[in-house]
Amino acid sequence: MNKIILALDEPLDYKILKDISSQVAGIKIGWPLILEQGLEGIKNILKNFDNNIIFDLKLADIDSTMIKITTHLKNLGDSFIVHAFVGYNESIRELKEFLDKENKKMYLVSSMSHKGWNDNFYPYIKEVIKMTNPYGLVAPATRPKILKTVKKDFPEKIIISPGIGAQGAKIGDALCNGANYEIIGRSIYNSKDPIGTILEFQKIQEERLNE
Ligand code: 3DU
Repeated sequence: MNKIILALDEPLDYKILKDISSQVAGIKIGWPLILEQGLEGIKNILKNFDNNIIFDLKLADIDSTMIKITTHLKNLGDSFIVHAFVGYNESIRELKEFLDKENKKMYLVSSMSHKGWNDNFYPYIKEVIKMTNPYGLVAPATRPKILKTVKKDFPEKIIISPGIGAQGAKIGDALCNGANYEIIGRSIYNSKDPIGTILEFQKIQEERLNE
């Protein structure tokens, strides 16, 4: 079973990364690694991965700025995570059109995993998601209630879910509540044996899904 997306927010040894690439369902790259490694460094890291490279820049801007940003990265990855709260017209709509043209996928953030996030404005986010029709959604493993709601509202969307391990949710929690993939960072890249940890997590995920 391959339901882990590695959130690589810190560099890992190249040899380990090469071995990891065949074990995970994808890799998520965000600001921490981009700022640390620069684009050339990111290119080198990504040589090990041939698909499902997700750029998590949590884009939240006007259309032309987000199109400029994704233009710099579109040859390096497959997907972009975008905040839904910025709204549709003159922002997400135009970015979506651009990414569609470029054959790139968009994930919209439906809710976040940290305590300070407020789901009172989910009804608004839900409308933006409906208008956008993105490839997938990001929904938190740490708050099962909203994850289940997102799954119920958008059963056909691919849901990727952070919050496992370091943020408190247990391995398999998100899968059991409707997510398609679990995004895991620190619990993997900070472990002494990242590959062993991935294999162990996959076993737990499988057991929990079969419970
Ligand atoms: O907590 P971890 O180290 O497993 O990493 C989780 C990753 O997912 C990290 O890159 C973070 O920026 C991202 N993320 C969240 O943690 C919470 C969200 O709501 C969305 C993304």
